[in-house]
Amino acid sequence: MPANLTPQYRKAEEAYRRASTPEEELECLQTMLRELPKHKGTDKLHAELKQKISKAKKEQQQQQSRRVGTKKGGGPRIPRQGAGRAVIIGAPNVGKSQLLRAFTRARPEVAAYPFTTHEPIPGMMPWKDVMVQLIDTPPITAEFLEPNVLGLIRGADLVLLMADLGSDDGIDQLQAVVTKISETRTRLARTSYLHEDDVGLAFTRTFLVPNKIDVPDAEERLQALHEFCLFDFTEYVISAQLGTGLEVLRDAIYQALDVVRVYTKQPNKKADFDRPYTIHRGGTLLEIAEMIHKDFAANLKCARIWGSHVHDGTNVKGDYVLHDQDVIELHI
Ligand SMILES: Nc1nc2c(ncn2[C@@H]2O[C@H](COP(=O)(O)OP(=O)(O)OP(=O)(O)O)[C@@H](O)[C@H]2O)c(=O)[nH]1
Ligand SMILES: [Mg+2]
Repeated sequence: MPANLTPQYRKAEEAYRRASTPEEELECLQTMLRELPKHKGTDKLHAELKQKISKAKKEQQQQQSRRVGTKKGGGPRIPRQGAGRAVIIGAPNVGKSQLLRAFTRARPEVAAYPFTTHEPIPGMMPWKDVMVQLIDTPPITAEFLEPNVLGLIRGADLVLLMADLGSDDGIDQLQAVVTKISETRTRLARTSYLHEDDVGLAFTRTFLVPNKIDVPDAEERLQALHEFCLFDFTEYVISAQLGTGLEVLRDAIYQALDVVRVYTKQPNKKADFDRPYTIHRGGTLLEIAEMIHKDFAANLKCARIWGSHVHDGTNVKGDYVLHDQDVIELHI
């Protein structure tokens, strides 16, 4: 592992992990190459990055030529919204669409037969005063895995891998999903990270969500799942239909995003508590100023903070690390 990678490199690397188009990939890779410190320890990474860049360029060209006169594949791109994104995946009929219905106002079709969902469907899940984006996806089997689902997994903050406790085939189907994904450059894992030496191999944090705990024999099937599947994902057992376990899962999804909520106020006015901004834990005042408006970040003189870690109205600078439910007043 090469030492002293710059924060800009790390940031581009993280963005690369989330990239869902060749254009985005290329841009991130180019930043990574630019930011890579040049010494003996980084020779291999340097070569790998160059290789990836030429591959991304080729893919981009191929995609552009495909686009001419043909329908764009994979359906429309879903913009990121809310505090973060969790993608619901699994075998056919496990209850993915039912889960999206239970958590959001989206109304995907739920049906007792497999392959009901054909394209990704987003919905917004409330958690206290913030929203989290959930995306329902078409099913995955040993033979069937839509490439755009892989892109969604890569770009997600969290994957909800569902298992069917309502069928004796549930375990085999779950195993098939995990195996199918493990054959790609996108992987499920206990935490999100990029492979240190193999640029492009990306791991996304995953929860295992066995569903239909309400049906007879579900407990026995869950035990069998524990015996046969040796995953180390954190597990949340639910009934999407009856609501069992859903509040615990809702909390866990939000907590997994690892963000803090920040409210804004204007001088001499009350704070706007309607809709907080959210930023990754450890994020600074300058970062949130950038999110609000580029001008704020560029011209920020100082800011005042009301929150649990400071006296009310304390003056702070751009490097102040925000805490959950801080109220900020930006001065430019
Ligand atoms: N008993 C029970 N049935 C459920 C539960 N969740 C979903 N179902 C049923 O399981 C079937 C499949 O549900 P869907 O939500 O359509 O499953 P899906 O994973 O979206 O299926 P595809 O879109 O085909 O991949 C439906 O008949 C649901 O009513 C649950 O918690 N308990
Ligand atoms: Mg569905």
